[in-house]
Amino acid sequence: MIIGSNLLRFDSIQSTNTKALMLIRNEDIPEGTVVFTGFQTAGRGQAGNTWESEKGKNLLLSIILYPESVSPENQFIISMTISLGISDLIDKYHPGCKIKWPNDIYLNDKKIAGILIENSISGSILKSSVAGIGLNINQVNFPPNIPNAGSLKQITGKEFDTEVLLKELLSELDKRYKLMLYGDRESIRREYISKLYRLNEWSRYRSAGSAFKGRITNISDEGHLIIENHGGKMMTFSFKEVDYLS
Ligand code: BT5
Repeated sequence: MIIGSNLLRFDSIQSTNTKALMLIRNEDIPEGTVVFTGFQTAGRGQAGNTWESEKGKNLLLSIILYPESVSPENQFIISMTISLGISDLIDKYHPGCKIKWPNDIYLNDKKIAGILIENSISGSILKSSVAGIGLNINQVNFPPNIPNAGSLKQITGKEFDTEVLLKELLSELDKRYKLMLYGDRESIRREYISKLYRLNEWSRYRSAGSAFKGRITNISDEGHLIIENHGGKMMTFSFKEVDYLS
């Protein structure tokens, strides 16, 4: 076992990602170490966003990885790997979860998990990667400013044992991570694409201030989203360059 070989628990912490980054900086911390907490006082999302989670109800964790065989240009494979590990777990309890590019996990059109990956690159080497995961399990009320949040309990009607789910999640992630290290990365890519939210569906998007209709067809090698417009033109978007409209 790589992921979960060392589990550090905290009752309450600022952010598991921040703690994991500090541990990498200050200590000789083994690969696969998991920083886990029941509550974050300053949970982080992408680009200054926050992650809100009621105490003790959900899974909040960060995994420390040293994926040196992944080159910085291919770093999106880590996002794909982690996204698939989470969706493997969710599918066991309620099949049909989707990955909203780049790495939100959706079930029944609700966001039930978010991922924050923070990589440290030195020259041409990916030195470390912190994969932060917030997975909503037993929380049923979310703040009004995040109306699209959902949880496993909200969707299945059942209460879950978070300890059991933590163990299962780490085991699914470990399997996927080993596949990424020693197996077929192309199969990870293909599976990730097959699980994309809105894959091949004509839907509305917005980029650079204009709305357009298109359908997601693929992901580029760098992890950019490829959308075909009505004229058959393939457009490539990097993170934050495109919004999904309803
Ligand atoms: C993410 O960012 O979705 C990445 C979230 C990663 C959180 C984990 S928790 C453990 C680890 N330690 C951390 O500090 N972070 C990681 P982003 O795509 O930017 O989405 C953030 C947005 O999701 C917010 O602006 C809200 O709109 C929404 N949101 C906040 N809390 C949510 C929740 N519990 N469930 C669903 N959506 C939420």
